[in-house]
Amino acid sequence: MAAPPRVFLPEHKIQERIREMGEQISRDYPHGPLYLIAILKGAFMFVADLTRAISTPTRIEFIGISSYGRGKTSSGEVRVTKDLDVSIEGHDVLIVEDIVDSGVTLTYLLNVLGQRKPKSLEIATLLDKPERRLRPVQAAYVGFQIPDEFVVGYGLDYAEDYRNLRDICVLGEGVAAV
Ligand code: PRP
Ligand code: 7HP
Repeated sequence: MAAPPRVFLPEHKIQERIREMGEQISRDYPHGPLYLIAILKGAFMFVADLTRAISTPTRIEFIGISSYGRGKTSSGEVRVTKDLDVSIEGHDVLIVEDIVDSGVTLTYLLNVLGQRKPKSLEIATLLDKPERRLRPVQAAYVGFQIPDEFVVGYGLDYAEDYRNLRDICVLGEGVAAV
């Protein structure tokens, strides 16, 4: 593993923002169940904290989507690695994502889930990198807008490393872009 990452968003700021997001989502969805669909693997930590910040009854489901492989840029080829175990027809659904970058992943997923007739379908993302957008995706709930830096930690990886960091960090020098 290369040089230690530099802290970009410390744990306490992440947690404070998630509490705010949870309060807003609870106000917007006063009646449950609200289906939180977390995208594996990056969103596993965010969904764990977000669901505890929401007072409306939630159900947690996971879907596996991958488009980055081991690099820092999207391969552009999105694939489902694990589908939902339940029907979302007639339910309020919030896709829970760690980061929106090119928008390729969410454009694909909105299309896939939209065909399953949910009552409503929105996105909650912890991070948004609007500068890198290739597809016009708009999340209803955004934790932080960030510049075009490759970040890791709090679920986000670089080639599967760093997911367990409590803070969100920028990789140090010496990590070559792939
Ligand atoms: C990352 C991240 C998002 C997606 C965003 O997933 O977790 O799901 O990329 O990128 P996009 O907006 O450019 O499509 P990745 O494919 O790296 O899988 P992972 O969550 O398992 O790390
Ligand atoms: C995907 C991704 N994964 C980790 N860190 C980032 O900055 C990323 N952008 N898109």
